Amino acid sequence: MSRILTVAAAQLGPIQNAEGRDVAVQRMVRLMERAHKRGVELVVFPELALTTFFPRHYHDDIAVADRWFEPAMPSNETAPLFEAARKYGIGFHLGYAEIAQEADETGLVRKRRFNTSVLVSPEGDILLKYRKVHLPGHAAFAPQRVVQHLEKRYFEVGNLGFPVIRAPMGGLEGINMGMMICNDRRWPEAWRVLGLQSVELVMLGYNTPSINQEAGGFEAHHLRVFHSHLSIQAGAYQNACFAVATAKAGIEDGCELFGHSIIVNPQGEIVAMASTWDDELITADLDFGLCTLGRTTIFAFDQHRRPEAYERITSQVGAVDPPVWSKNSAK
Ligand code: ING
Repeated sequence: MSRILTVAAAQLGPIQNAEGRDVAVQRMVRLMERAHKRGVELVVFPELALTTFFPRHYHDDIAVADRWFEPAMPSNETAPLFEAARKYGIGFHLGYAEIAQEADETGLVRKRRFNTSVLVSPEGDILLKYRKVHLPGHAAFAPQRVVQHLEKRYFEVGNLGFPVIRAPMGGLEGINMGMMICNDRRWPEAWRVLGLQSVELVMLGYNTPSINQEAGGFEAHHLRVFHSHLSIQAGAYQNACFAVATAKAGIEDGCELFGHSIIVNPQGEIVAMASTWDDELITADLDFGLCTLGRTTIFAFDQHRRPEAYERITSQVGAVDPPVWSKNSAK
């Protein structure tokens, strides 16, 4: 009996600095309505989908940036998404900036800020929450940069790990679903932690500039999309899972983000891709039986992985220099 889920990547075009959440939420509800007409059962929205990509703006007083965050989910502003989910019987993934009042590792309860995503059932239950682990960019104002990328200033490193949950979705009684966010897709460790929990569907949103804003060297423009797709296709193939990767795209306050949202199968093939850099819905039927081949042969982790050889992966943070060969090196 095949297990098939019809999904959509609901790509968003730009959200300008001055545009409120209501504009974004209305656009997302329209995409859910279109998804419903196509028989879609799960919609994946981008990272930080409710506002402009505000980490490009420096605020001396970090509290000034609180206006970009959600102190609750759902909230009055996001309630229409939950209502649409119930109305259309569609689950959804949403990326947003989260403010939480919770204890830190010292036990101190304080205001904490995360780059967060949630997976919501058609009934409005939050099935899974994830907080972005790999925060790119920098924490202090970087004068040499064309555009700032201050995720390390506005967010703490995610403290929920990379969780996977088996939950009902669409007509299926259980699917193993996990999430990551944007820069996480470039780190194979993130994919493998999900793969080691038998993930079948990875959902991720991203906001990625279309040109390199580091003054660190030349990078041909076409490589931006290539590297994004390469990371997602490799992650899906090497963990025998599906991936739905959804962009926020277009020109936000003069800064261009690329689109090219994709849906990828466990063979690493792109089965659907957005062709605009605006609001666009791409859909696919995911047959989770396609995960079986990889996880019972090439990537049968229990038969082939050798953790005793991987110690560096968790014991080291940065790379170290290798030993230097010399003629009289010990053989
Ligand atoms: N954005 C970018 C991303 O990882 C980036 C940052 C762009 C890093 C290009 C490296 C190269 O897609 C976010 N929001 O993580």
